[in-house]
Amino acid sequence: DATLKETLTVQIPQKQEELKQLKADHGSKVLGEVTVDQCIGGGRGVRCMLWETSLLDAAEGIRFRGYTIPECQELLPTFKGPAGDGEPTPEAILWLLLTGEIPTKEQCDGLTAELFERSALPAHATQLLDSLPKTMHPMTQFSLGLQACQTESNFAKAYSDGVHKTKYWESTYEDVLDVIAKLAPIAARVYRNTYFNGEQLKGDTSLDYSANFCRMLGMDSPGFDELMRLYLVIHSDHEGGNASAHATHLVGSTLSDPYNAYVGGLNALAGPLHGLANQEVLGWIQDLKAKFDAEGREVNEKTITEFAWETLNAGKVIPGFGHAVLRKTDPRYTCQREFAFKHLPDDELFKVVDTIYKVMPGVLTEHGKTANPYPNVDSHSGVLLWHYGFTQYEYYTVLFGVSRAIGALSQVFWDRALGLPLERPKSLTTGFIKDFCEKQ
Ligand code: FAM
Repeated sequence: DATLKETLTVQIPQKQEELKQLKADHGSKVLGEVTVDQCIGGGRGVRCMLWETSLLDAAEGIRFRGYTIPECQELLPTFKGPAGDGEPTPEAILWLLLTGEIPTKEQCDGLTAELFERSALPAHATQLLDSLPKTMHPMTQFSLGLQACQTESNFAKAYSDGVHKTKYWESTYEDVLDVIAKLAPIAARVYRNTYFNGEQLKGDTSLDYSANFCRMLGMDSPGFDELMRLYLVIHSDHEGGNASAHATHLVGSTLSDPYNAYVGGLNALAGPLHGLANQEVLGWIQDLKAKFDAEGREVNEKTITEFAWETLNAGKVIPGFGHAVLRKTDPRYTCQREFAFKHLPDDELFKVVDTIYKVMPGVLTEHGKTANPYPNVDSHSGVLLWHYGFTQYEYYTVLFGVSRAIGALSQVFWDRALGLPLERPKSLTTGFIKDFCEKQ
């Protein structure tokens, strides 16, 4: 079987030709228009970015290289561990996102070994991580850890050595795999420093990327390994316009290397309207339980509805609900719900989440603002982690950050392989828009 690099080497000239042909045949066709509302409203729905690794449909949800989540679960290689033949591995989704092809089990195993070889952190990065205050948010620590590793960038070195632009992809490839490999030990170190007095644990490289990561975190159960595989796969990519992917793409477009580019992505992910929502959801549920436990009242449809209105009336959002593009229940939510039915059907918090799912669309519809009253990915992930005793929810977004690199950096690889330009959309002032519209 071909290795990942061999597969990509064959694909690059074909893809370059395809893009050249697309521009020649259709370069001046119109893909859409931009209204004043869209310009003021954060560019929702404006079609202005090339993104190969995944595509989002408002009703159906995400497809990774054309495959839905259930199709990926059926087709992608899994890790055959003690829990049986369960969820696909992140190595498999990385291969799929980079190449568009379903890898064999042997190809995935080769990629696992390659990632382990690339995972060492420079001493100055571990020293920096160990010196950070435990009170610093884990996402800030995570981002700083990756930033410190930028000294290892092959792309930055190749560029300063004067590499020809047709060869950018080679050092980008090295950086993309290196960053993904290093994120797991950086994330584990942040976790152990913040919650376990800096006591570090070794991984187990006889396992896959996920299980090795779990061992470094201090988690040692086949059930949690399976959850981590599901988690790292489904959070990997959500087309290009979401803030973390877009930030990575934007920073990378300046020929900033993949380390710097993904630090940009992580910092976008750290916002509560984006990746931090998974932490917020757990916080919201804990606040809700604390309130009703203290009052000696049951958590049920009625009390959850009351609590939701309190949140909305306080001018806050319900975390884990709504989406900028989706208009139905997120399939990333649905597959986590199925995981819960399979592995933890009687879990108390899962039942709370499921009751929230029953009432919240009605509450948000009555509230009347949200374009999409249904749950997104973040609404479910925390409760699954919590079930296995992984309860430090301020840390949850770091796991999202380990995963999102897989998609965002696969696209960065293609950005460089296809020679995509600096991103630079046009901005306008209010005055300009007013004058322009009044003249029409
Ligand atoms: N609770 C209360 N109000 C909400 C809401 C929610 N969950 N979702 C949207 N709205 C409000 C929104 O704040 C806006 O109000 P204003 O007109 O007062 O500004 C109005 O409804 C229209 O917003 P929209 O068009 O439906 O959504 P946007 O495209 O502007 O924003 C989200 C999308 C995701 C930022 C928004 O739905 C939200 O804040 N959700 C809660 C936070 C969350 O779960 N984020 C995670 C999203 C996720 F999938 C991810 O990135 N990981």
